[in-house]
Amino acid sequence: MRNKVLGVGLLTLLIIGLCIGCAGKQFPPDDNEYSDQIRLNQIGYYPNAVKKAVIVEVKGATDFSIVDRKTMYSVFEGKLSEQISWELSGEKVQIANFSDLTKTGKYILYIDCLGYSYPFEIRNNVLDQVFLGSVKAMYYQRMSTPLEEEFAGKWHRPMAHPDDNVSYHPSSGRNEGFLNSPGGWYDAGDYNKYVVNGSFPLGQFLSFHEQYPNTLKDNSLNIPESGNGTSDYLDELKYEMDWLLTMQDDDGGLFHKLTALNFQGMVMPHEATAKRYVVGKGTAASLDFSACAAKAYRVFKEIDANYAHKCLEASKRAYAWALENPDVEYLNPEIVSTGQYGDKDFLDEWFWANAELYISTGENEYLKKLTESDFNFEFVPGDNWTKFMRFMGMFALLDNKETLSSQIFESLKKGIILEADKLVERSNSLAYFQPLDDFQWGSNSDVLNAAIIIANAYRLNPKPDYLIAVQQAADYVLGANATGFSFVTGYGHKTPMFIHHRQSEADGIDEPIPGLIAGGPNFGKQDVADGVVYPENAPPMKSWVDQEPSYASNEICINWNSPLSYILGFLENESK
Ligand code: 9MR
Repeated sequence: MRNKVLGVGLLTLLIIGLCIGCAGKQFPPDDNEYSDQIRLNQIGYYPNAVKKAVIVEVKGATDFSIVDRKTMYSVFEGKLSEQISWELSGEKVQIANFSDLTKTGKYILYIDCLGYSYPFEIRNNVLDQVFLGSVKAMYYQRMSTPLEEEFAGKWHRPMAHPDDNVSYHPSSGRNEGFLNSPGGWYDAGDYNKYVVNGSFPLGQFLSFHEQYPNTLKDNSLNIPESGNGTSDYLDELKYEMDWLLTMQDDDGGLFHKLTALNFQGMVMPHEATAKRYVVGKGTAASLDFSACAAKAYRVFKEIDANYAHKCLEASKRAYAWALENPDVEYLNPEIVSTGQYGDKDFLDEWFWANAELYISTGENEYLKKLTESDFNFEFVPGDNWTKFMRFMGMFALLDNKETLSSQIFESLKKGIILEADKLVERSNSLAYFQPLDDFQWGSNSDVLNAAIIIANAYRLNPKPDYLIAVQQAADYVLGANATGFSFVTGYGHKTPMFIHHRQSEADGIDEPIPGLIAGGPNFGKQDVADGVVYPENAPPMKSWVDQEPSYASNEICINWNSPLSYILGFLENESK
């Protein structure tokens, strides 16, 4: 009897002891005071992900705690790394690694001399909302339609830019008549639309759908087409594709852009009433369109065969025009000062168009053309809308292995894997665990496009290192960076409030349109000439300001949201 009592007593003591052990130390409430010197993903981490916070410029700190926000008890205690110096950000940092914490919850990180970090979560599907937001952002970019309150909430706005009777600028090759070219997404903070930079991001969005077709269903985005029985994702993409189709001239060539002569003031869309023109016609626009439309054929085939065929026919006609007109470079006529999206090296555009047309038609002529020159696998920051389309062609080919000889498949696979290995190695050695050492206009999209290469390597060879590197790229844009901002408007605790985006500036609403990613650090700082003031002596990674006039660092753009969406959607599908 005595032994039994003793046994029960000991057991109770053990349980109490264990509970105290689990509960950790109790912390005071956070009072919404968070330290800017603790940089982490402000949305959060998947349970099994590598989880790192970067602690900048503290002296003598050795420990950190992760605190459960509900109980304010610590659930994890860790040691900070030694201090290291990062040249690209000009900082001395320590790393808090809490990868071993896998328990789902809402947390903050605590460091004695700094206090709390911004809050974050650990859970499955932790990026689901920001992924949805990144796609819904395209709805907010729609033109030629009112955005109704039912779908746009407080950001509803009247109809603008019908673009149904647009005059031709002589650079288009036409001198009379009008083009009916409604719809599409505003390119960026400006109200113009560009075929090169419509086809490229649409291609990226389509490519995600081809790889992960069941991610977004009908009724997932709350857009006007919700409830029509088709994936909202495809409904949104079709809005852009419909417009692109209107930009094809009768001879098959694509007009370059539909634009006012100059960028307009920071006014609402319906107040930006300057006359718009159909401007230019060229090889890059025609080939990018051709590639995108050939891809659209495959995606839309399942839901609307007629529409799909219309896309494929248009693609072939654009391609035929490019064969006849292989080097028509677009340059802004003197009178036009809006985005140029000019390019004179069309190799990448040919590659992408040949790849998509080959997969969609099975015709060997396209395959022959794309194997005529050596494959180039080098990722260079800043390339995006001029060169990244080459990779899009490669990913499409790799996804359609059965259409390729094993020799071509293996050489593409090897090239992508080697490039991904290089990018992973860079991510492991460069500041903030991301792959860039050069920060140009739209650098956030470079981080994400590099991550797309790594993601496609993961699809070929699911090595954990690839997934980790992709996650770290997402961590970077969502807060683990030298500015301490989550770069996606409305997602995270500290997000850009003053993006260079005309509606967000002019609508009188404090919060900008949500789900848009800012361009990010840009060491070129081209807008200094227009009075933008960056932090003094800012190193590359800090060359960013949350200021509305900063078109070179704080604008948003559809080809920056497309890799964002891709990476978030990829992680939602692949992170278990
Ligand atoms: O993304 C483009 C960047 O690579 C160029 O350096 C820059 C200057 O030509 O233009 C960027 O694109 C802008 C376009 O010309 C007009 N709409 C806004 C785009 C994003 O800033």
